Amino acid sequence: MLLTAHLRDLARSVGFDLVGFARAEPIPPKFLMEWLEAGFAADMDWMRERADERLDVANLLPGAKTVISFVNNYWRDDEQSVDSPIARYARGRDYHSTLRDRMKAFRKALTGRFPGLGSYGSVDSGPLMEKVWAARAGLGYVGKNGCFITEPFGSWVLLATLVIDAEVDEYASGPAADRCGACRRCLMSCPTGALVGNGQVNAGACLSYQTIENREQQVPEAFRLKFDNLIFGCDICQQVCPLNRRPVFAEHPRFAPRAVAELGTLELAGLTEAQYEQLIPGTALARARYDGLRRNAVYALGVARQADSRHLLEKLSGDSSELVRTAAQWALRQLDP
Ligand code: B12
Ligand code: SF4
Ligand code: SF4
Repeated sequence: MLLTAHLRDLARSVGFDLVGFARAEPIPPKFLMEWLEAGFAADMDWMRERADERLDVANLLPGAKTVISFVNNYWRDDEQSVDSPIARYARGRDYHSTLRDRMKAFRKALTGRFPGLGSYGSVDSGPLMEKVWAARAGLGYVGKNGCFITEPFGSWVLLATLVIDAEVDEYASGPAADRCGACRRCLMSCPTGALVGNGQVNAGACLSYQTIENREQQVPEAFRLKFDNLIFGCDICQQVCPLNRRPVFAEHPRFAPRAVAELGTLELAGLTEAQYEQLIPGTALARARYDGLRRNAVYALGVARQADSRHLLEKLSGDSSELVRTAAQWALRQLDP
């Protein structure tokens, strides 16, 4: 049996802000199944494909006994990036590598002490329901905005999850109390109506999905029109949340905005391949790829109807990428309604 006091010290020493422990019991299927059946996963087929693993971590690690959930606060308000059209979580170094490195250090120390210990770890990409585990581990709860909300940092947090095949001496008793109450601010503020209540998000209607995951085709026009100084991810339903009113500055330099977060939509739409190679690898923005990022920035120029973007849009309407070309032709039409 592992001691949570020791594991907490270790988690803190490798850089995590919060850590909690949950029994590795199966997740009632209804949360995931209802969401999938409603079509809320849009084209994210990978959410469907490994549903059995998402619902039972014993399918990821035979003999799983405990799920350890880690939280990192990432909020910063650096002056040079304050107007960035990039969502906060993606302005610094790719959080996947930051949290993975921390979990790797945690695992290394743990297996050094308990050599036979089996474990499975993931940051975002593994078939795990990370918010459910963070809730079960007592670190907060899932708000109406679909985000995991903690007491000390609000929802400006990222999660990492580690399954182990040993028990710990103490488990959380369940999610923290729901603090949303009668508030509906996020639901009222979402520009696309993607929040359907009870913490469910219709991903197909969410600008985070449209700017990041839907990167190979044109975005439906109704959603494009909402790309208002927003080109990668969306923070609106977190920005308006009263539980995020007192954010805590994330000191660690890995969360500091990189040079790309100083650029506006005009500069991002006009990125050359060489600039892309210099600025984007090592950040989460790489997921949208060169043409996807430029397509998004071009939409945002169309929405802003800035006269000074005409020259660039004309140039991009002859771009070698069909994705960017078509987006630029649409954006030019917004300039001349
Ligand atoms: C798919 C996905 C998306 C999709 C769908 C969003 C969603 N809310 O499901 C899209 C692309 C839209 C998206 C967007 C974002 N994402 Co995302 N995403 C994921 C991913 C890969 C899976 C989430 C999932 O399983 N959804 C399916 C539904 C059915 O499950 P659920 O989200 O857990 O919600 C249900 C359960 O939690 C259940 N529930 C609630 N409480 C409890 C308690 C118990 C005990 C139980 C059993 C169940 C339960 O009720 C909820 C509704 O049914 C996770 C990483 C991961 N592997 O978990 C990251 C993750 C959720 N995303 C993250 C982030 C940062 C974002 C964005 C903020 C990025 C941005 N700025 O643009 C936005 C936020 C949009 C929003 N309002 O939710 C973070 C979460 C940060 C946080 N504080 O919540 C995660 C955890 C990645 C990480 N490792 O840090 N994301
Ligand atoms: S991230 Fe943006 S589009 Fe998605 S639910 Fe929140 S406010 Fe709506
Ligand atoms: S805005 Fe209001 S309803 Fe939405 S998550 Fe925050 S507290 Fe809950």
